[in-house]
Amino acid sequence: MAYEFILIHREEPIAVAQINRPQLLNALNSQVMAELTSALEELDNDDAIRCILLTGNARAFGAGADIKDMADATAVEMVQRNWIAYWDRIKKISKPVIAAVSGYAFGGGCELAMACDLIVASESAQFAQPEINIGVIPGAGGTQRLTRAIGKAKAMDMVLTGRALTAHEAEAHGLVARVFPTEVYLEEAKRLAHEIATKAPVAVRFAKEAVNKAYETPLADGLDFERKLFYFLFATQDGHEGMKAFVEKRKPVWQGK
Ligand code: CO8
Repeated sequence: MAYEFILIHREEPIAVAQINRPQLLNALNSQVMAELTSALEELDNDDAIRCILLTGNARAFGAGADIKDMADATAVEMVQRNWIAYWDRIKKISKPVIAAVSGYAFGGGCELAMACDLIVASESAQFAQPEINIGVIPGAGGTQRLTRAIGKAKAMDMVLTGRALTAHEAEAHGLVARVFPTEVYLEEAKRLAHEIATKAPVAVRFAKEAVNKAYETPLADGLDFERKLFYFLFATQDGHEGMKAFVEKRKPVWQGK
C-alpha cells in the first residue's frame, strides 16, 4: 500500500518504517498515525519480515502531536478523533519493533518510541514530554510508560517542567537500550534488528510478550504467564532444535515451528 507520510524500506528479514513529514519535524496527526499503524500491521502480517524498525530522520523522530491540528479542537472532537487508539494497535504488533531515535522525540513522539519494544538512540536524540508548556499533559502514555521506565522522580521532573533528557541521560535512566554516534545509529539499529531476526521466531514473539507483560501485571501473574510460555516452547520444533544444536556443537536451523 502507498502512504503519503510513511516510507517503507524492506531489507528482508527486516523492514524500516520511516515517518516522513520533515517540514513539521514529523508532527503526528491522524493521517500519519493511521498510515503508520497500517504499515506496521502490514509488516507484522508479512512472513518475510521478522523485525521492524521505526524511525524518523536525523533531526526528528517526532516532535509530538500536530499542535496546529489540535489547537482549536474541542474535547468532544478529540474523543471522536480518538488518535490515541492507534497506540493500542501498535502495542498489539507481534514482531519486535525497535524505535531508532535521532533528534527530537517530544510529546507524542516520545510516547510513540515508548510504545515500541526497545529504543536505540543517536547521540543527538532528546526525549521530552513538553505538553505542560502548551497547557495540557501527555495523553498517549507519557505519564504511565515513562514513569515505569525511568521511575517517579525523573518522570515527574520531565512531565512537570517539560525538560528534555539527552540520549545518554535516557540510557542511564533505563529509557534507551543503546546509544550510537549520529552518523551510524540507523545502521547500528538495523544490525540489532538483523540479529534479532536470526533468532527462533516463536521464542522471539513470546519473549517480547513476556517482557511487555511485566509492565502490566503483578509479579505473581507475570511469573505464571512466563512459565506457561516457557513450557509451551517445548512443544515447538525450534525449542528442541536449539537445545540439540547446543549439545551437538552446531548452529541451530530454525523452522519457525
Ligand atoms: N506540531 C506542529 N508543528 C510542529 C510541531 C508540532 N508538535 N513541532 C514542530 N512543528 C513545526 C514548527 O511549527 C515549524 O513549522 P514552521 O516552519 O511552519 O514554523 C517546524 O515544525 C520546525 O520547527 P521549529 O522551527 O520550532 O524547530 P526548532 O528546531 O526551532 O524547535 C522543537 C524544535 C523544540 C521541537 C519545537 O518545534 C517545539 O517545541 N515543538 C513542539 C513540541 C511539543 O510541544 N510537542 C508536544 C505536542 S503535544 C503532544 O504530543 C500530545 C500527545 C498526545 C497523544 C497524541 C494525540 C494525538
